[in-house]
Amino acid sequence: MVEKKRAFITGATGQDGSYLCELLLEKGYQVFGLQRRASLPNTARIDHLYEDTENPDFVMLYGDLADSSNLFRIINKVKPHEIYNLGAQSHVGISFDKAEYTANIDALGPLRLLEIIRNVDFPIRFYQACSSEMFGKVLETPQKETTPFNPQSPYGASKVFAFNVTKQYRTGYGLFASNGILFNHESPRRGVNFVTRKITLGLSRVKLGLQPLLRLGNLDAKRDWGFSKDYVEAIWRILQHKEPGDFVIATGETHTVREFVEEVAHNLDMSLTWKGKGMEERGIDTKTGKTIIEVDPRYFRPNEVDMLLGDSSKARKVLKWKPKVTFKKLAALMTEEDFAYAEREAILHNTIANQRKFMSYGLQNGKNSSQRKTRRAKN
Ligand code: NAP
Ligand code: G4F
Repeated sequence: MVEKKRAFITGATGQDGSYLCELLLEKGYQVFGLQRRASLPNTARIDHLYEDTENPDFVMLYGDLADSSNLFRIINKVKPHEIYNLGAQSHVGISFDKAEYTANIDALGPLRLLEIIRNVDFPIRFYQACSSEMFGKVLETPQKETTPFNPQSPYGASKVFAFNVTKQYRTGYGLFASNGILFNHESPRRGVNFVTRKITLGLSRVKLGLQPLLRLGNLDAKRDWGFSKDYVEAIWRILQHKEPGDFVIATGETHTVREFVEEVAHNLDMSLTWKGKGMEERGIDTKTGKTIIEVDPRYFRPNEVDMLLGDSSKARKVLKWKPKVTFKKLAALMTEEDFAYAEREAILHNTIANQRKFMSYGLQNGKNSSQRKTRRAKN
């Protein structure tokens, strides 16, 4: 019998990790995912992979990128053919508040893994999740593999460290260690405090009357937004290539945050106009005359990355990869899922409101609800 390929994925509970688990299971791998201990469940994105059947090819193991001995024990036991290091404190804004922690996980985490790979006596292919945030205040447009880095956050700086050590372990020790320089990629599984998901869920809630408005930061920031599922296909291809290297993965289109808001409003059949400038700018729903978008200084960052636009020609040529989902399609699919999610929230909200009304009616009449039902039945 042919031995199954074994993959170890850090960040398996995250957006990309969950899609990568699905992809590798479809491809016949045995998948081992790293899971952090949390006080509440953090496996919502992957629960479906073991809910239906006990899947012997999918195993989650407790651990943390801050804990070398734990990582060593897992790697030595699992003996993976491939390691995908997707685990990270991945929020750029939060990295300004949690700078040291971000560096520990995002910069030293990959170094810990590389040190283990260098010291075990079986070959492992290593993928490091790097980021277009490394280009920061861009020194060239579009950004490609040869564009110099100019990071603007503790997150960006940590990813530059990760990029450099991955490259050094490749050239210095001959490891099969590759960097993916991925531009922003989103999905319905995106964390709710990243701007795209905040907009798709927020505007859906506004539309259904669950919240009055949405507060955002810099509306002028431009990003090259793709679809996470397309990008994990690229990640897998990077490790299947005959030689290791560094690859930019991007759509080659850039849009402002404001344009993303407009696209989502359009999908929700809300007619939106902008009034005012800078911090005073507001998005108005022209049908109701109500303000539905406000600019809030809390969401601005000490340093901003104004514009990102990737050139993924190398990946398209060498890996035969190209994105399938466009900006419009991405906004549409995320809006559709979040509107459905908000509708479920609205049903729950109404049920609770009705229950409260029902209970307060009972209390006002000095009866509990079961007594009131009895009285009504008698009437
Ligand atoms: P994500 O949804 O935030 O997932 C991050 C994952 O890392 C989660 O599974 C998280 O666990 C885990 N993690 C956090 N701290 C950890 C620690 N100390 N030890 C072990 N695991 C830890 O991020 P994503 O969007 O899937 O991104 C995946 C990777 O690609 C990240 O490295 C990110 O920096 C990088 N990247 C993302 C993009 C993008 O646009 N999405 C672009 C470029 C690069 P919990 O579930 O327990 O929190
Ligand atoms: O959605 P974001 O938080 O993503 P950001 O900072 O570009 O980082 C993401 O992409 C990187 C790749 O380039 C990844 F490496 C990283 O892990 C992460 O996945 O913000 C996008 C833009 C920023 O310019 C931000 O200032 O949107 C702007 N923005 C405006 N209002 C906002 C908001 N961002 C957030 N999170 N929340 C807002 O209310």
